[in-house]
Amino acid sequence: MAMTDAYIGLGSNLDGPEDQLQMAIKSLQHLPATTLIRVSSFYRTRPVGPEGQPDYINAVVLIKTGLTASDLLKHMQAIEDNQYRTRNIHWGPRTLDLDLLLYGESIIHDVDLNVPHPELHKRGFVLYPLYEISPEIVIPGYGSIAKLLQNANPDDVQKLSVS
Ligand code: A4P
Ligand code: MG
Repeated sequence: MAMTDAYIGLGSNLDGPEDQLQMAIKSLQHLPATTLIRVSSFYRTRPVGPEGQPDYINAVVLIKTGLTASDLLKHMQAIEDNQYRTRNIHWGPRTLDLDLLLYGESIIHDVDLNVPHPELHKRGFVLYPLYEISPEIVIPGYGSIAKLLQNANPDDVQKLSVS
């Protein structure tokens, strides 16, 4: 089976964000045809989007998967639904948000799936944890992570100690 390296961004700012992420990582670990390879530290991050919402906890994981990108997205959405994610306010507070950041070197523009994730390159809450687990990575269409990080603000993210 062809296995692809895929990076998934995790975010939560409601209902025990660190537990939400731990639970989601367990679920990702049990996806069919999938191995969890690396997990970044957790980061406390300043919210991007509407003001007045709580800080987020963010992390990034690397998996190796035999799933197609579109099947992987469906599984990710099922994990979100299991953790009572309700979709209402765009960029508003949520119990769990899973974004497919990268799927191998693929560039995908489907109605329901864009990879690399279209906001990845400008979001410190993704770039810092991604850099932590894969400092050499090149984002298709955008260049090296090290270069992208030059435009990120370190004050937006705080790396948490391993609990
Ligand atoms: N979709 C398309 N491409 C992808 C992809 N690569 N990964 C589609 C995941 N989903 C993708 O997503 C809407 C639709 O995007 C899905 O149906 C899927 O088919 P959604 O998660 O239901 O909606 P959303 O999350 O409200 O909107 P969006 O644009 O996905 O928001 P983001 O980009 O996920 O941002 N601030 C901090 N500090 N940390 C955060 O984690 N997160 C957000 C949400 C805002 N501010 C944040 C954070
Ligand atoms: Mg999302």
